[in-house]
Amino acid sequence: MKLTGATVTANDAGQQVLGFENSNDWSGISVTDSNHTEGRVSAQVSVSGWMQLTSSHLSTLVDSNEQISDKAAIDVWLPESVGWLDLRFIVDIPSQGIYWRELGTESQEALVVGEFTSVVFPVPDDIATALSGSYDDLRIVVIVNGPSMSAPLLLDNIRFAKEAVDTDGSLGEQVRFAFDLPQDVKLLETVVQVNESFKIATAAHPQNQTANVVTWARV
Ligand SMILES: [Ca+2]
Repeated sequence: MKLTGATVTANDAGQQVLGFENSNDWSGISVTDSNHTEGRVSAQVSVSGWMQLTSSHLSTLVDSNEQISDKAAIDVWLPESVGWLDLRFIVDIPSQGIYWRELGTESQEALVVGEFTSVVFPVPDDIATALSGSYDDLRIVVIVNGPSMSAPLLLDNIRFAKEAVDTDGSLGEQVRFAFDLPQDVKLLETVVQVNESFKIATAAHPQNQTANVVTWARV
């Protein structure tokens, strides 16, 4: 399972938390690492048994015309081969009636030693609805349960898949994908060949200096 297409870009404060940019935003984390997949740093976790990492409170992650869809992801760097490891992703939003809901558990088999691996968890409908609501008490809990290792395990870039809210049916059937363009090539200068007629339903949203995310609607 992969998380592709549009993902939530939280408000600045939320993005700092989801991106592990400041260890003060997480209980259980005290050191950051310059190795990262988002922002400037990742979080170091010196694993020794059951490690519970809890975020500070987050407010609503999506704009009013968007909603969280069916996947969440976190990037994990495993420093060495281990015989066992549990990685759990938990969502807690009391104001939305969501209490300590575990999205799933993954093992070391989902990880590649010595590089960041994106670990994807399914988001059930009721949690996606709650995450798309209005709140200021969201906490994300990541559990890393494993043996002591010779170097810290790293965490970075929690994100949620999102989709536009089709309030009037105008969006039609959505097909989402992302592609990279060289900085000197304009989107209007590109051609995407498909088997059916497509049009661009929304503008390109630069996510960084070299990538665009485009939503296409089948016509
Ligand atoms: Ca980061």
